[in-house]
Amino acid sequence: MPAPTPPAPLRCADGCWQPVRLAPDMYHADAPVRAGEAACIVVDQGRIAWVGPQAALPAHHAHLQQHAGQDWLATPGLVDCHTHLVYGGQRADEFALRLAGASYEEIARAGGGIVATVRATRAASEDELLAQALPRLRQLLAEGVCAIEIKSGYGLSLAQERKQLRVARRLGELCGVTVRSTFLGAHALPPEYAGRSQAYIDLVCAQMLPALAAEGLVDAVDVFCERIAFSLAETEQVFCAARRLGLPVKLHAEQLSNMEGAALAARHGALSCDHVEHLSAAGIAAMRAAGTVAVLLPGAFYTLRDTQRPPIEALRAAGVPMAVASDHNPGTSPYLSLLLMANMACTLFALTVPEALAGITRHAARALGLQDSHGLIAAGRPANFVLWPVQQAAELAYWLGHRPACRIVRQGRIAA
Ligand code: DI6
Ligand code: FE
Repeated sequence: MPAPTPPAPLRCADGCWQPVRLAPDMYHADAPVRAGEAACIVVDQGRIAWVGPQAALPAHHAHLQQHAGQDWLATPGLVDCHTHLVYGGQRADEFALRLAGASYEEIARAGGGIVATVRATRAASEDELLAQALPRLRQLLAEGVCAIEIKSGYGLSLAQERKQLRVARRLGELCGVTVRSTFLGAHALPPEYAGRSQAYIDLVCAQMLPALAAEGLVDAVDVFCERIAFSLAETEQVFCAARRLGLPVKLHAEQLSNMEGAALAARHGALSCDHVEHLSAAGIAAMRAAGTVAVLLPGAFYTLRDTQRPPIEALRAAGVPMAVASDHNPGTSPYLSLLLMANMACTLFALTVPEALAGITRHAARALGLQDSHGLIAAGRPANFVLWPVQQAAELAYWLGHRPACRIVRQGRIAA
């Protein structure tokens, strides 16, 4: 298979972007901006240098190159904080099986599910995985994503997990986008370890994770804590291994049942607990105390025709930040639109539109530990922002199946 062609060099975004309208609650200005007032974003050497009303632009920026902002709405670059983007094959057959009445757990126990994708991922070369993942990433990027998390977890051996994580790194370099790679070696029990779960977790902790971390391939560590995956005790063992290496943890928590995984993760200072449909009051309290983000994944909820909604009102009342992500994966969330997820978070989970938009920007950045560089338009940060030809921010969660043609500045370059 030929190597993918590198993209053409992108134009530098340095200069004054004006006039733009700043989306409410999504920026920090250097001078006060009235609602709807014509604003300017200054980019210098790839970073945001100043944000404020066009009328107050400091003279020392005025000579810079001008970029037509067209009075479009400016938001920070979107952040997709939970994806399984790198994998081989697809699982449309399981979609049909579920429509015929089989459950996700039944399919997994019968040897399908995650393990089916493990077989296809192991059979693919690194370049083949890259070629399969690239169009998926480009689809997300075209909608304004400027930072994305990519998990491993379809290799389930040292060499195979390395292959997935290397593809994640290469995707970031190829596309000029911030990629955080998460090691999810404890995603499912590989077939060769059937009946030997503890032996596999020992391998994950003693060999796979330390080796991959030493190679600089791991930004965070995740576990699937569930009846069909790993127990609370096994999860804790992986968290302890992560802590020894100084790596932050996150958790696939309480998706299909309440395992009290969220409270455990919070005790380990987790960046996020994800899914959380069956989250308990104790889990919410622990997450609140630890500052852990709840990542809502409405795509998986929708695909599995789940009926147990995450406890949104209790999370809101506790002040736990809620992020929204695609969970893109071939089994439970084969979707490539973060705006669709924002829409679903509103319609299926009853988030308000501002909550959903914070969920795909500010809170998503925090779920990745990127809160100081992403998710907000503010001076000093790398220039990642999107200009949308819409009247109001609510339109971003309102339209469906129509992608507004936006202007995207990613890593200080004009990407679209
Ligand atoms: N929960 C999910 O939503 C994905 N992984 C997980 O632990 C699903 C992965 C798959 O079905 O392939
Ligand atoms: Fe997931």
